[in-house]
Amino acid sequence: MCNKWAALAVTVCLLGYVGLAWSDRPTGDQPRATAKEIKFTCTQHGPTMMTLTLVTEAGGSPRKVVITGANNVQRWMVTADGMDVTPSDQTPAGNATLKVRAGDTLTWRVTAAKHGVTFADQDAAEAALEFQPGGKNRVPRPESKFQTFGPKPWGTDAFSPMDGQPVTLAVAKVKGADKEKK
Ligand SMILES: [Cu+2]
Repeated sequence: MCNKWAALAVTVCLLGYVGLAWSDRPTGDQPRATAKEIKFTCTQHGPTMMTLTLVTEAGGSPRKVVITGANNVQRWMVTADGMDVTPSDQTPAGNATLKVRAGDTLTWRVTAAKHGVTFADQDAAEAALEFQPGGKNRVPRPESKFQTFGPKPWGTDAFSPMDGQPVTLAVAKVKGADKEKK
């Protein structure tokens, strides 16, 4: 009888140990812990449409990424060095992500209709992005539709092109998270 209980106790211990080891295992190709996620949407059409999450990754040469609000009010049109990299499903349920690199310059602009850019969390955005001159004012967004979008909604008003000329909403450089760590 004693032996049975001892064997059971050993088995339980072993199972517990295996379980711990399993939960501690490296998470393979998950983004590194240093990667910052920056969620943004359109001040006019979000957050049910035109919502994207930037995932910053170190490595690769910096590119010019242009994020354009145009006639399609469901999605931002995105190019990287002129190549179309538009994420297809930009409704919140799609959890669309856009991979950007440290050193990339991101430009949000409007070429048609009326759009603005609103970040879900001002602190996260400013931590990961170095905003450059040339955009529109970013202010806290008190609209009720943004109250559940993020902890600190922050962004521009919505704008239409002026005399057919694109309007620049914001320009930001992706910080090099890994390089800046000392
Ligand atoms: Cu829009």
